[in-house]
Amino acid sequence: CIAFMFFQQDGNGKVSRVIRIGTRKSQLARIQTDSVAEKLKGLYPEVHIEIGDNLFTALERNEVDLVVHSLKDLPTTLPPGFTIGAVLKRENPHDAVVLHPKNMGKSLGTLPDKSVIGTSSLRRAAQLKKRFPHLEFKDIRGNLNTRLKKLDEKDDFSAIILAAAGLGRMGWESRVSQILGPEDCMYAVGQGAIAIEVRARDKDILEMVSVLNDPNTVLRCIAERAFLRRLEGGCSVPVAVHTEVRDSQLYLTGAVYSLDGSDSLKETMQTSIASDNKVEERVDEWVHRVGVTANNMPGPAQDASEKLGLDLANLLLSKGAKEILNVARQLNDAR
Ligand code: DPM
Repeated sequence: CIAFMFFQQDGNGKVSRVIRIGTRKSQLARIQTDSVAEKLKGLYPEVHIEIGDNLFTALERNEVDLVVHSLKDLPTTLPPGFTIGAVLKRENPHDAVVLHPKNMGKSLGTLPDKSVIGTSSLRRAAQLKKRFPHLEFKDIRGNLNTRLKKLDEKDDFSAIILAAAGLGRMGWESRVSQILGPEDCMYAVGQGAIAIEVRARDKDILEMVSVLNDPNTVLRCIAERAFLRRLEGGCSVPVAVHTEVRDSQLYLTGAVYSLDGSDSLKETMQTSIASDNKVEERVDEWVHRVGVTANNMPGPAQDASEKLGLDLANLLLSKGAKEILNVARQLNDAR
């Protein structure tokens, strides 16, 4: 719709399209937004990009054209009228241990008895309580800068757990003392991937950002999100996943936990995502799966990925996942 498009004229009378990007004010949000802006500038040098720290409703009010998010913070069902137009290549999806400087050289396994670990993630606490019963877990809140400050400047926590991807984007890799593999702690749905939210009807912007889709990341995240949606899990339930693409197969491991990790269910399933490249989605179809529109990727592989997530969730539900999650939810609400 031309009426909503913004243009800018330079000194030579050349008219260029303006893309307006909205961001939150935290340093991580700015870094993520800037990295997407740089990629778009590289792809579309003729486009003029503006970044404003508008509120998120700006997308709805047509004040911005796209908003950059950490995928794991986006609900599996978006409000009507919005879609995820691109999921960028996933960075390290695992969690990392950041130690208080006085504990340098230690690991979760070698920290003294009753050491306090900071995390507000039920998922992390459940898995790590089971694996490292000598440790204690306490909530820590605030953005990444606040958390690191609370760790370093007080004596409340021996270590905190954060996503490796966020630490990397902040340039704090040197603070990572340990990366947690799947045997210690599986990651959250969508963790480590950046998503671009757009208006679902904004065809031009959708097409523009679709170039940033990383096919394997898109398929993994569709499967993970379908799994979470079927379990009716929000962004704060003890649900964890692990996905891999190998030889045109997508493998999804999913698990649900009681709050202390003593009760859990974990299964793995796989599906073929081999695709005949001719089967491309038609751009005017507006298909989205668990809130993701990837019109430039084959539809059948996306369908198979969504079904994988659904099937795995159904398998866990048939084994009692609902009961585990309901109890966890009730106990957590009562805290
Ligand atoms: C969600 C969770 C957390 C964030 C829950 C979870 C962590 C909360 C906490 C849904 N969102 O992971 O089980 O530690 O108390 C968040 C971070 C990032 C996106 C920070 C982090 C950056 C990494 C990424 C907060 N959301 O998890 O360390 O892009 O995945």
